[in-house]
Amino acid sequence: MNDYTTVDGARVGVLMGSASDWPTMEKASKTLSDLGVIHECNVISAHRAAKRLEHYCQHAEARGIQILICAAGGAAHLAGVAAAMTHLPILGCPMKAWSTEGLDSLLSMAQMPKGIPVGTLAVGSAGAINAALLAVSVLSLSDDALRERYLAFRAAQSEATFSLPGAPGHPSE
Ligand code: RP5
Repeated sequence: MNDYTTVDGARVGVLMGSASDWPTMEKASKTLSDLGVIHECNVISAHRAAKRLEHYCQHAEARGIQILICAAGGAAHLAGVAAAMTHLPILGCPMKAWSTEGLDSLLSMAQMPKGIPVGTLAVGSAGAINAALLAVSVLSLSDDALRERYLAFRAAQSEATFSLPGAPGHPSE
């Protein structure tokens, strides 16, 4: 039943419906790692492994997980089902699956009926990275060291925005 991978000290659980989601969700994992957030990643499909998902969601908080990032494509119900099974915040990442460029996934997550929220991000890599950053932002509210790292990331990103190497009047590096 609990055939999934746990990581000691993990505060964020990244779930995806299929290993085919990993090339995208790896970017969420890397973002969390870069900012020093211990996390764990698992493939737990809502429809192929419903009992496992239920077990994961019911035990996540007791293991120290504070936020779940759920990625799925197509009729992407993983985030919504997870949200039904735990009160932890759920960030939904719509995947580009096999049709409609991910619009089906986006609507599946964003159009949750009232009462069980899923915070839905953009389709694909941008959403995956932003889900990780949003998780960092929330965890930063009660973690001063993480807050400092997040602020440093934001500052570095702002600096980079103004750099245009090779363009007229800009330094080459
Ligand atoms: C969803 O269906 C997964 O999240 C994935 O995005 C999509 C396709 O899954 P596979 O058929 O590649 O396993 O369940």
